[in-house]
Amino acid sequence: MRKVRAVLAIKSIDYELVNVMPGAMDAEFLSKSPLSKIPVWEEDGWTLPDSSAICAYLERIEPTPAIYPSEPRAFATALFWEEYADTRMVDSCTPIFFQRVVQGRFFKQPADEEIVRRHIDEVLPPVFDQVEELFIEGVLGQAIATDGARSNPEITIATLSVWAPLVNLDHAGYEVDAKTWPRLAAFMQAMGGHPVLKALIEEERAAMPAN
Ligand SMILES: N[C@@H](CCC(=O)N[C@@H](CS)C(=O)NCC(=O)O)C(=O)O
Repeated sequence: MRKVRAVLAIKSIDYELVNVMPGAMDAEFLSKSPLSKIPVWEEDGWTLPDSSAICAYLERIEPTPAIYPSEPRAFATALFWEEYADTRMVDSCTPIFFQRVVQGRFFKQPADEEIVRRHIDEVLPPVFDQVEELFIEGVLGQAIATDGARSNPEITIATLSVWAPLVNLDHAGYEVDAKTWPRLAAFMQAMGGHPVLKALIEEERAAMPAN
């Protein structure tokens, strides 16, 4: 969902956002989403579920700025990191966001801090290790600096996909530890400083109930 909104903003595509709560999908919405998930894109009576499918469609209808690399291996690698982020990263970040933000702030119920602790201490570290080594170092390389120089990650489907679930951690009050994962922390800082992404995060933050 955040990934799609980021692509729309980067490509300056106008849209109307209709919020659907994951727990409250009516029959009409479910008929448009065979996997019973948000987001769904709707245009002139045509519907398209799944954020990855939607982003690929948006690239075709608005090719600039391009967010998919054109070189075949870079393109395929970007698709892999989109998939990694949408599965492994989303699965390991969402429970923290759910407990602290959805339960704690939207539903005003106590967050299960044991679930949060287990994810922070046990689930996230091996995922962050892989992202740090294989994506940030292996794919982005010199674009991410940890020596005080300015990091400049390209905005692609891969960087947007990896950035998106980590924003949920930020909303939940968890910051990537720069001592343990210096490249990942620098990546998040650089992405968060991009004017379009910064505006999107600020809009999300403003729409959330206070702690
Ligand atoms: N791969 C799908 C996953 C989407 C997804 O997991 N959406 C969540 C909310 S972020 C959802 O709708 N969950 C409802 C449910 O699982 O019942 C995509 O990227 O569109």
